Amino acid sequence: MFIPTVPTPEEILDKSFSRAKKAANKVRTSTIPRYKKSKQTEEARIKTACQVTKDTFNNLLDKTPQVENMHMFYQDYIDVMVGVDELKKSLGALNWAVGIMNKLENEYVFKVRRSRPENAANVRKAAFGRISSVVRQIKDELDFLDFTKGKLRNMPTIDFEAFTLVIAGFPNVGKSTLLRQITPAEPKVADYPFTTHGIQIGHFEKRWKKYQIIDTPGLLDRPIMDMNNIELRAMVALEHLADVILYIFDASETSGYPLESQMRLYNEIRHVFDTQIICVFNKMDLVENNKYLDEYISMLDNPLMISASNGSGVDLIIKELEEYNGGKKGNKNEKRVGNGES
Ligand SMILES: Nc1nc2c(ncn2[C@@H]2O[C@H](COP(=O)(O)OP(=O)(O)OP(=O)(O)O)[C@@H](O)[C@H]2O)c(=O)[nH]1
Ligand SMILES: [Mg+2]
Repeated sequence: MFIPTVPTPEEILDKSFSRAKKAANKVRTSTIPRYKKSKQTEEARIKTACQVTKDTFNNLLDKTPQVENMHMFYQDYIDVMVGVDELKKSLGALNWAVGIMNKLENEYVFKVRRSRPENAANVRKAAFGRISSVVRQIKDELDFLDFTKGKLRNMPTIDFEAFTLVIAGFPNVGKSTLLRQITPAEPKVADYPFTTHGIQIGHFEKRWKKYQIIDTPGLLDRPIMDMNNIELRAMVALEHLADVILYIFDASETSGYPLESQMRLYNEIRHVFDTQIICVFNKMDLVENNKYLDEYISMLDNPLMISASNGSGVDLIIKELEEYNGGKKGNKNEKRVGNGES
């Protein structure tokens, strides 16, 4: 999301007052009669200071996208990142300041016009004092907008037209490795949990159809209430973007998470989201045939066996995706039903 550079109160005031000074100089060097000059000079200063301040706020307001007009994914993403209510409150404060600037301009222009020439400078000083105090009063809100700008700088750009697969699973199970195998995206891959903090996106085309693969931060099998912001971002992507969810099990358990927990999370996701799920067992290169794993495999209907790091089985995922996209696998969980536990 693009938010223009957010100035500090001091920067706003410096700019407004120095522009006001320039405007006053213009009047001072003009040809109007001398006795009128002091009042007109001060009037120009007041008007310009109010207008420049107002313009600064209006520019911020115009250029900040309206959250309520955005896709629900972005609304929830912004809510997780900074809080939609706080953002609206900050923009509301700018609107308030614009209104006050209008009032101050009218009030003090009127006062300076009615003042004696030798008093005009005092009226202008009083106006500047009021302007300063209004601008300083919304310091926290300006700070918050600046914080928002930083936080949303890397907000992902979503293609809402493409068929979208969201990869989900525990931390460290190989989600980002898989994204790298399927698309030219370069997400961070590392041997520790929660490597992926944000949402990574890759794209590819197959038979003239566009696909978008979204890699999410790892999830743990805990209630949404207990999730941290990193996990919540994954949930937001699942909720709003997934045409199909790809749930990765780490068959080797080298991620540090037992299959039992991974199955619990899978069942949780299956119940929470009304989206079809493709199940894959990853890191198959690390496991020998074993009964313990077979038990979990048999709980699912034809899960895919892959090794994301060497690419084996990845073609099966793409084939499966094409079938979902072509409508052959249309209905919710028609194929991949779990064992009904939980
Ligand atoms: N042997 C083997 N290692 C793998 C495989 N897939 C991923 N890994 C390794 O597992 C580790 C974690 O992989 P990532 O792709 O970062 O896992 P992730 O699920 O994206 O992790 P988070 O972003 O932290 O949730 C890395 O060291 C990978 O190289 C695989 O199929 N076989
Ligand atoms: Mg990752």
